[in-house]
Amino acid sequence: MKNNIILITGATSGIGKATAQQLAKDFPKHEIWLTGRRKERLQLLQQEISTDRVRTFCFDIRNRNEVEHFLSENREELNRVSILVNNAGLALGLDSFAEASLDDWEQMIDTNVKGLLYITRGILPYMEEQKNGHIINIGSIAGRAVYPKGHVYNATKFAVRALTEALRIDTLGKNIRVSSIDPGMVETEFALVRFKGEEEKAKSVYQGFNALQAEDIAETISWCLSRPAHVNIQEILIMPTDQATPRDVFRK
Ligand code: NDP
Ligand code: 8X3
Repeated sequence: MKNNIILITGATSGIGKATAQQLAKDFPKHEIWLTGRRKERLQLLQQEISTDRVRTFCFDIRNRNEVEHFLSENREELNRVSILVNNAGLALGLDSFAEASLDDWEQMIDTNVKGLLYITRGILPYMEEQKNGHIINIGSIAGRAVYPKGHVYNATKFAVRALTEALRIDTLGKNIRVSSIDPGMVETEFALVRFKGEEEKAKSVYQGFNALQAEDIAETISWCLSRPAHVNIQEILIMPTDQATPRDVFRK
């Protein structure tokens, strides 16, 4: 039996999708398991990469029953998951604390924090049993510095940072690597989701400067994974050259 499954959450778009494409190339002997809510996109990506090596699982990571169903349906194989990329996540809204929507807040907390917990709690016991695993959490510059109207999105990414550190401590001695990749602005569907489909607003986020691309993050993830087994890249803060902090962006 080989420990050769890579599980990537939120692979229908952006960083998750680019990571699936990159890791499929760089880890040709691994199976790739992809999750997300948009079934058609998962199927298209599966066809694009390989119908033999890729499996797709359509569920909402916020829904504990759906996550548990995924885990129990595949329990015979979960001991083969050696790499988990906790990527699924989103920001919703950019409104002042007093005006923001409670629904947006709940969705961010349920996805970015609770969803990550449901999946990690489901997979980690198998990794511990195997004494083998690498968990990559996608954090953010937003988990290191708060910006105006970022409040709850910032809080969720600060939480991801705390959970990454906690995981590293609690898995010590079990041969499990835990890494956090914390990007600045990456040009994905992130802004479109944040602004609920308002295309002009979303475009303006990435206008006038060279934002990071999803492929930049995917390559970084692949590099972390391919370090020798005794090396754990604990965290990487990766920013566009034209972005110094969440608030300082040089636009032409
Ligand atoms: P995208 O919107 O392009 O991709 C987000 C992915 O998350 C999609 O595949 C989406 O799939 C999935 N997702 C969202 N909600 C759920 C859910 N409830 N259940 C299952 N899957 C879900 O954004 P990015 O690629 O930019 O974001 C990926 C990660 O990177 C996020 O954690 C984000 O916070 C982080 N990040 C992004 C930055 C950026 O500037 N873009 C910078 C720093 C960090 P589907 O909708 O099909 O369910
Ligand atoms: C996404 C980066 O700066 O838009 O995590 O919050 S930012």
